[in-house]
Amino acid sequence: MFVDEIKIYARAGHGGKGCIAFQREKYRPKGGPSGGNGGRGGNVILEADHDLNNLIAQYYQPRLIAHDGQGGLGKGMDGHAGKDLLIKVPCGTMVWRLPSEEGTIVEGDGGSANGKPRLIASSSQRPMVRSVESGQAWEMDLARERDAGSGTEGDKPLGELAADLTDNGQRFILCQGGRGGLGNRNFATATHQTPRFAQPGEPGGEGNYRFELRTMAEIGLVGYPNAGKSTLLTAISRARPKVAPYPFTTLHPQIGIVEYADFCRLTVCDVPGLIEGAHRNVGLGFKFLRHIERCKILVLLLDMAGTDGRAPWDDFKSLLRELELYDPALLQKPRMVVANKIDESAAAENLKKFKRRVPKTPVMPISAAFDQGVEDFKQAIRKAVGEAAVV
Ligand SMILES: Nc1nc2c(ncn2[C@@H]2O[C@H](COP(=O)(O)OP(=O)(O)OP(=O)(O)O)[C@@H](O)[C@H]2O)c(=O)[nH]1
Ligand SMILES: [Mg+2]
Repeated sequence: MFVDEIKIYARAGHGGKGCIAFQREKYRPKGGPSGGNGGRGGNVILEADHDLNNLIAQYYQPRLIAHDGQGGLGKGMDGHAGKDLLIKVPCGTMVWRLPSEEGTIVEGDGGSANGKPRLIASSSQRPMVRSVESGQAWEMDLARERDAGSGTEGDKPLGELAADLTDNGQRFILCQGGRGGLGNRNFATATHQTPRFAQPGEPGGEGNYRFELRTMAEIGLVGYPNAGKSTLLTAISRARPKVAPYPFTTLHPQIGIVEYADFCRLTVCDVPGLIEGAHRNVGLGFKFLRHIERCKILVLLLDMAGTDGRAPWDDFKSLLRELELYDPALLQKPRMVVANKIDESAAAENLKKFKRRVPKTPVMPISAAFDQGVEDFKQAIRKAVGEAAVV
């Protein structure tokens, strides 16, 4: 199963509570307060990993909950910090923070209004303090990412962009663990030497998030079903996507790495077939186009043999239209038009017609299955990526 979008709930560990204790030794009957501090709660941390290619792990584990900190102990002993929860996600994962349900504030580390944890007397019941303050340190991490913008899907808000994990090993603290409460030994003063209170631990940050995978590849192959996208990917890389003479053979994105003699490498993404009406969810829809959003170059692959009575120039126009309907920014990317199946008898005639009907668009004829023009194609995408990097 391929999962490229998932909603999850995450909660960091709560801080351990501070301890109220007094030192008692044989010759020190009044040794003073000795309650240790609580340990901090574990963070929920995301790490990008280039060995993963989808979010299936989060599909099976949609609740990410880190360990709580241990409470403080007597004799001045501090509690252990809670263990961080490290979650690996594929490179290209975008994290969107969803608005909390029923208008409740779900994040915050439980401090009092002045930013300091509230003290609670030892004899009283200790409710967990839930703050509505949001000026916490971890939010600074979010703020950096937030500037990248926010997304919408139709009228439905998708939340705020919290992080975009693009590089292998890149980490992001999704939820910050709560601070541990201070033990009573911290509150002894000259005039108040037996404090019988300590701080409770602070609650860990929590929230609902949407993880969305937008594959990281330099080149995106777009085309009608059966145009030969997967055949082309097979011809230029070691990827082995399924190739078959029926539409929608490819159901989810496939990445291949093109290697050159001088050890240069390019990543190519083959996505499912796009057809007219994809924006109305015809075929596989067009949501999978999210995987080519980050590509530097788009390759529009046309079946120049016109299999099944299709006309390549109509295919070309409807591909452009569907791309525009998905996101007009896709049309701003540099693109190459490639005519596949040039080995077939009808292809030469169709290519002439195509050039007549779409005169301003340069088109590159290849045959992915019979290895004609494939080497030129490899060099052309390399050149195009180089030029796109300069711009
Ligand atoms: N004659 C000829 N047939 C080709 C060529 N390239 C691909 N084919 C055939 O076209 C059919 C479809 O190829 P695929 O690579 O699966 O096409 P696709 O674009 O990935 O199709 P979807 O995954 O369904 O979107 C297969 O039967 C291929 O053998 C070519 O250059 N020449
Ligand atoms: Mg395919």
